[in-house]
Amino acid sequence: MALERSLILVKPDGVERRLVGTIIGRIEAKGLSLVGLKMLQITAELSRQHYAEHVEKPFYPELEAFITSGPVVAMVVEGPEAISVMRTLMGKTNARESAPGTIRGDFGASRQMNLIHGSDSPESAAREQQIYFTESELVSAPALLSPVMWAADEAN
Ligand code: D4T
Repeated sequence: MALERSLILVKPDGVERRLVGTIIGRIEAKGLSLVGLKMLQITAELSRQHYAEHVEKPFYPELEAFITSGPVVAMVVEGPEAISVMRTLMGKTNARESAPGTIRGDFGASRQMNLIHGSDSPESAAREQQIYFTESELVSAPALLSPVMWAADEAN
């Protein structure tokens, strides 16, 4: 098991609905650490970079219109297996199908306006972190609480 970093966005619907604090609260309550945090407006160019794998898909124009429609909050969160832990915490892409208890399942009812983005693999996490953050904008969180949160071999 590995200590990982995942790139998370609270999407424009989450910001507009004043759910930023609630969503960050869930991430922190799970035990993940914030190591980077900023608010920004995604441009069309940034959207094409972020959603490079979707640019040619029929739903892309609407997706771009949505993701550029208002500010987002970008974060890098760290913890043991943070990438898959975040995907589980977020719930399925289509919020109507997301389980209760997940962020999308509790607060959303849309596939597009699904509140939150989280990296889906270590490769995506590395690529996406570089899109939103420089190395100097990410902190190294002190490991003070780690001994009471997980065993040493869970976060090598
Ligand atoms: P993101 O990347 O936003 O965390 O979403 P997922 O990783 O969970 O899902 P995805 O890459 O399949 O889709 C990216 C983004 O596009 C929206 N979307 C997706 C949409 O508007 N219409 C669609 O038909 C699909 C498949 C939702 C998330």
